[in-house]
Amino acid sequence: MQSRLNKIREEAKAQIESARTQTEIEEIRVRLLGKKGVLTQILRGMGQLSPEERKETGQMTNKVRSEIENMLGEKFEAAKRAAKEAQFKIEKVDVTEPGKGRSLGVKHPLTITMEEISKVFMNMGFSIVEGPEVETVFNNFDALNAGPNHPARDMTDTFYITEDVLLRTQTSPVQVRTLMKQKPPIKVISPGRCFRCDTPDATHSPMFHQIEGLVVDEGITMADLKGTLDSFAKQLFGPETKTKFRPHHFPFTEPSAEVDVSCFKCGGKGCRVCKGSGWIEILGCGMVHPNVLKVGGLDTEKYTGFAFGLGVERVAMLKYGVDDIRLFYENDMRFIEQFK
Ligand code: 2NM
Repeated sequence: MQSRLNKIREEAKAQIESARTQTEIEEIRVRLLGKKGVLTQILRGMGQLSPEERKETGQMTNKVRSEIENMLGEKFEAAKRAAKEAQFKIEKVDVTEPGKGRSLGVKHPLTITMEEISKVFMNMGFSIVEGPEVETVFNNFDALNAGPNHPARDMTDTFYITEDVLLRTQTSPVQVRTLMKQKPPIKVISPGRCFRCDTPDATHSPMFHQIEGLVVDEGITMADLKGTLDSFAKQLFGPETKTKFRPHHFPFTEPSAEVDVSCFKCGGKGCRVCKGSGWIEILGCGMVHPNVLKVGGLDTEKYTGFAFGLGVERVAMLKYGVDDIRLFYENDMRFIEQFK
């Protein structure tokens, strides 16, 4: 019996040693110590033995049983540790590793410029209005006193979608919409995208941005126009800035003017930015033509107004010293990040 038990123990030892996983060890345990296991068989068969033999066999069997249990237990714990270590290797997280930096986005220089200009006008009591980029020919030309033969209507200057629908060439159709649905006093600016059929070069882009303004009420005069735009120029380019109003022509205003500001770089002495003249052309403006006011159903004897428009790209190029308009649309982060 002793040698049989020794053999069982040695075989168990070999099996347990070669086992690798917790599952394998559990299988061995069931096979050796379970209800159908050899040791259980031996204990069950003890009924036929004499009391002395039974005692001796029982003690020897239980001793082998507990030896096997110990071996199983140790091996099980070792396998458990090994499994855990393997798991840790796969899921390794180095909590001391420095975090990966996430760079924040930056505002586009055109957005910065547009917000800066809008803020100046909002502080003077203007509201912001927006409208569609796809417009009617009526809102973009007819309502703005650009007659049927006006050169701006030309197919070669304007992106037509149908005979009556186009991509707006300026944001003034937004002012037209405002005139048609709002009663004076009106005091609005309309920032937004515009489209013209231009071949791109350093100063032209078929898509660009404008901010236009419209003020309509009883008793609005050219003095209001000059005061507002002079104040705007001083807030945008500095308090030393001077303005100069030169006669011009637009179909939607009469009289019309272009506004130059004294060069913010050289103060008027003449430099590269102002091309030696000391002045920089910055916007167009005028007293709203009665034909435009009539589109809004207004009594032109009672109401007058002024309007203006400026190119956002032009202002941004001057302010930041950008010499090619196309840089704004390339989305090269090395360019865009410089204006933080
Ligand atoms: C400009 C220059 C002068 C203008 C006129 C209007 C409207 F709708 F009220 F008639 N909006 N914007 C205007 C006037 C725009 O851009 C250079």
